[in-house]
Amino acid sequence: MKRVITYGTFDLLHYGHINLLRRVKAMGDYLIVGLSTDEFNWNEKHKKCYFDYEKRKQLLEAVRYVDLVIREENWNQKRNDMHKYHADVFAIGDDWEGKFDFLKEEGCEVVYLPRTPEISTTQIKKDLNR
Ligand code: C2G
Repeated sequence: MKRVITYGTFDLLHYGHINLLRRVKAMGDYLIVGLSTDEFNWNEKHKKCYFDYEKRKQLLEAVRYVDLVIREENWNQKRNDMHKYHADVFAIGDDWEGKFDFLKEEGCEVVYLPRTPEISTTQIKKDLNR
C-alpha cells in the first residue's frame, strides 16, 4: 500500500484544496492529511481560521480522497511523521516549491503540485466583503 501525506490549513475548504487532495491521493492508495491546529495557524502562520480545527477536520474527513487526518502542531514534525505514518510520498502545492526537499533524506518522494489558479480563501473573503 502506497501512503501519501500532505499538510495544510484547509480553511474555507474550496475546490483548489479538493483539486490538490485528489491529485495527491492519485499518487497512492492511502492519504494522510496533517491539518494545522488553530494554535499553529495563529502562532506560526498568522492565519485566523473561520472554522476551528474540529470543524476543519470534520470537513476533510468527509472528502472521499482523505483516509486519515492528523494534527499539524509545528514546523518540525514532518520528519518524524514520515516514519510514524510510513509515508512514501510527501506532496504539497508548488507555493512551497523546494521548502520540503529535506524530506527526501527520510526516504520520501517529494512532489510539488501546481496550485489551482484564481481561488484562495483570501479571495473568497474579499469577494464576500464586496
Ligand atoms: N492549494 C492549491 N490551490 C489553491 C489553494 C491551495 O493547490 N488555489 C493547496 C496548497 O498549495 C496546499 C493545500 O492546498 O498544498 C492547502 O492549502 P492551505 O490550507 O493554504 O495550506 P498552507 O497554509 O499552505 O499550509 O506545513 C505545510 C503547511 O501547513 C501548508
